[in-house]
Amino acid sequence: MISEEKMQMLTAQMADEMNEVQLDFRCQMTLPYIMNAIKEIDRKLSEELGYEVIEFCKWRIKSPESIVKKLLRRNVEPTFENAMVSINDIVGIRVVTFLYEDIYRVLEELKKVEGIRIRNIKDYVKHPKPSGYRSVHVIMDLVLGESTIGMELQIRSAAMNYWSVLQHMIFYKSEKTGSDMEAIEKELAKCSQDIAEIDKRMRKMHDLIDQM
Ligand code: 0O2
Repeated sequence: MISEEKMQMLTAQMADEMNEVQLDFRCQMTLPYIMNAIKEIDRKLSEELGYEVIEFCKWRIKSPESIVKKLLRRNVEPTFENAMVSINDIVGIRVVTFLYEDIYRVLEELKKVEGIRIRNIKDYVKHPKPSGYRSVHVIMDLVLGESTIGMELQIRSAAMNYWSVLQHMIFYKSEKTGSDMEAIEKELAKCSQDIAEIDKRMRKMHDLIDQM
């Protein structure tokens, strides 16, 4: 267990290292490109399909404290250099679609965007995590001229997002243990299955109405 003082020191060091590489500035310069590309994908798919495809898209830079904690959880020395190697989501983008199949439509369009080099795709929609977490993670580099920036883009449906945000708030990263926590964990995983089922039912009704 690390003292609060040590944690503060490590966080301050991480913040300094992030300032040195001007991560914030580089994101401000490059991420509007991705946000525009996603807007364009939304416009194209919405026109083709006749309904609004993307509910929202946002990005964030992981806080120095969260980076330090993640590295410590993985038993890795908390330096920014190590973070760049072992953490994919220092820069994270989240795209939320209304309907779950549109996750894959967005993914296919994303592959066509100039400057995006996909390194890996982790499909936690087809293969959910034991927690019940569902999302497609696209681990990629954005190459714009001389500048390359690594990031993780998460694509999920609005229903998956609802579960994920709530589960993050009430359980994820909680250090509490015991049988009550195990019961909550099971119940959350069950909720995720129920929500996935509702996602499918809503989609079916959407298709039925569409064909009328
Ligand atoms: P925060 O606070 O959201 O930033 P990756 O290699 O990154 O594609 P992997 O190997 O599963 O995927 O990595 P990791 O670090 O476990 O998960 C990456 C991110 O996915 C997490 O970042 C979360 O945003 C999200 N995530 C993964 N598992 C869960 C889960 O069980 N519940 C929820 N709500 N989100 C999850 P951080 O840094 O852990 O958290």
